[in-house]
Amino acid sequence: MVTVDAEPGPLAIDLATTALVIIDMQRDFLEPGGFGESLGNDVSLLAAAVPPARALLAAARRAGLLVVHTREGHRPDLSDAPAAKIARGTPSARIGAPGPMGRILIRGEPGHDIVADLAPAPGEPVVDKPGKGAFYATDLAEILAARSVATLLVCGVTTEVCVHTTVREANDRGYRCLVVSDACGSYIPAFHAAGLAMIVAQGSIFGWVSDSHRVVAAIAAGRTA
Ligand code: C5J
Repeated sequence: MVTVDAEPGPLAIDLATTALVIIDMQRDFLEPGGFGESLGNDVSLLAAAVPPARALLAAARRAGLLVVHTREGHRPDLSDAPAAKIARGTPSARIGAPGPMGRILIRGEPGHDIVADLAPAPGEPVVDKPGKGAFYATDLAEILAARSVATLLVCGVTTEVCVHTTVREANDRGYRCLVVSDACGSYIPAFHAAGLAMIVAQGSIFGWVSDSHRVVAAIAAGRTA
């Protein structure tokens, strides 16, 4: 067991039953010309989350944690994309429309890839999800159950959308979630802050929040203990 310094209070975790879940660190969200920009966002705001996520990923790999990567996206025929979701974008840059990184938010296109700095290593599960939450219409629950995972370290983009939805889903499924604040990012800084505050409010209603320095230190302590 290791204890992570966190808000609203310290969290004891067993590294043997802890997984790192990295949410949607895809070119479509972090780079110009993808889905994030098509919705009118300044995608450069997400870049700050990459180095902390990279440090967390390296620490998790060194400690032998299960690492799961997720990607939001849809089948090329859009059969898994609700019409209501597609209709919300700018018509010329909607899901499935051609863009500089290929068709927007479509599996197999360059924009759907995870950014190079956080590329999955061989053997690390990559969960392709059509929704905001990583449990909806995926086999994430089965992947975690196979390793008896009880605690999730969660980071990625965006804080208040796919990270938050996944943490809410996980919380309802009985996982303890620790969100790594600086390894998350949002196009709307106030929503990043509010999203993190909502997680720890009311006595950890959805989980705990810490930062990459404290979590990496705790993982390293557990690895050498
Ligand atoms: C969004 C996500 N923001 N990965 N997706 O549409 O948070």
